Amino acid sequence: MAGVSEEVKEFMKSDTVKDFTKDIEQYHLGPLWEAIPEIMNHTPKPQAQAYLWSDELIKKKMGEAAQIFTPDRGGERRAIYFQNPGLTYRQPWGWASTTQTIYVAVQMLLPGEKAPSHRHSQSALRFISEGQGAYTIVQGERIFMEEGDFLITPKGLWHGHEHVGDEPMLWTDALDIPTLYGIGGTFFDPYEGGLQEPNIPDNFTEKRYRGGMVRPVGDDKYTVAPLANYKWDRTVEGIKGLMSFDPDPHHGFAVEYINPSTGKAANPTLGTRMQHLPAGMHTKALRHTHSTVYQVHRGEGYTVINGTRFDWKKGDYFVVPNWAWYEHYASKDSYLFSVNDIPIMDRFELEIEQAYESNNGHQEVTGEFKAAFR
Ligand code: GTQ
Ligand code: FE2
Repeated sequence: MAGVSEEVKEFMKSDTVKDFTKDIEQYHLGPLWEAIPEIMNHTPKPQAQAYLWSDELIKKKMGEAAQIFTPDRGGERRAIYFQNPGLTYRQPWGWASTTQTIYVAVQMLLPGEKAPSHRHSQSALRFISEGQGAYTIVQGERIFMEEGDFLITPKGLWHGHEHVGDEPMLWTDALDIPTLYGIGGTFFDPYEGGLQEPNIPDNFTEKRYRGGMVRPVGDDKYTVAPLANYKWDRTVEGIKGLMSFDPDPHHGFAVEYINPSTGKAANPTLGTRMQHLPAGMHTKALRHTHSTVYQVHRGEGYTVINGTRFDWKKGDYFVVPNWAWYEHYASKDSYLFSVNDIPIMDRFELEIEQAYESNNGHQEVTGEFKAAFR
């Protein structure tokens, strides 16, 4: 309450004001004078916290889930999602997402298993962590998935999964579930008859886009990305090209997955990147309005988030909340996959970024995060 006299401050704490504030509550009326500091903070004050889930924890709990149920006998998918401890039981809708706008899960499909087709208004994307031999079938196209591939499942399209290979498959799902829940935009339909049958050639869109930066004539008309699977070796080629030059001081060697028809994010509601940090690279600290969920695809290192050091290695997932200072250090050659909500921030014209100026761009480390099961 800048510019307000002591006398007025005292009055706002008086019984007269307190009693009135209490009185209006019973009529579902809210006192803005109480709410302003929380809801109109000077700079973003995310409820989501910085957090890390270890590979060991995820593997252990996935193994247990596999003993308990299969995706075709209940629950649609064997997916375990990351509940941000800052959001647990606090969001008005009673569940916790990973950041305020992003839902991230790990999904496991075992050889012989099927996950039935369905469609929904949420846009989904997947990043394949381990294995091969399963396909996702999106609107009749079977798309075979391998480690390192990035896939999109645009909103409204029928999709299901089946494993016809012989090793367990694990992948990351990221969806705009919290945003759509929050704005009241959720639609969901199950597919009659389980898993949809193929009706176009396998890997159709991937074949049509084998050229990379050349696209089939006529594809400028698409609004939904006409490419379903962004193969790992092509992503790595993009990164190798960047490595002929100096790395970006904040991001290392980083690329983003785009819709080849529009040049915008592959998924219209969530942005996605792959970044390579060679062993020894230490990026400079940055903060921005968007939040990010990282998956360590390969390597080992740490990220300092608002002064706390989060050690990571292959298979870990961690959250950098909105407006938090963060910098990465790689002790081994590392690849980080990440999901962000830049497209949402952009739509509100709120994508704002600041570089950490003091101490040559590096924060002071004041604490260490202890992950469960490590
Ligand atoms: O695989 O279709 O983690 O619909 C959440 C919702 C996965 C999926 C999730 C979904 C899916
Ligand atoms: Fe789905």
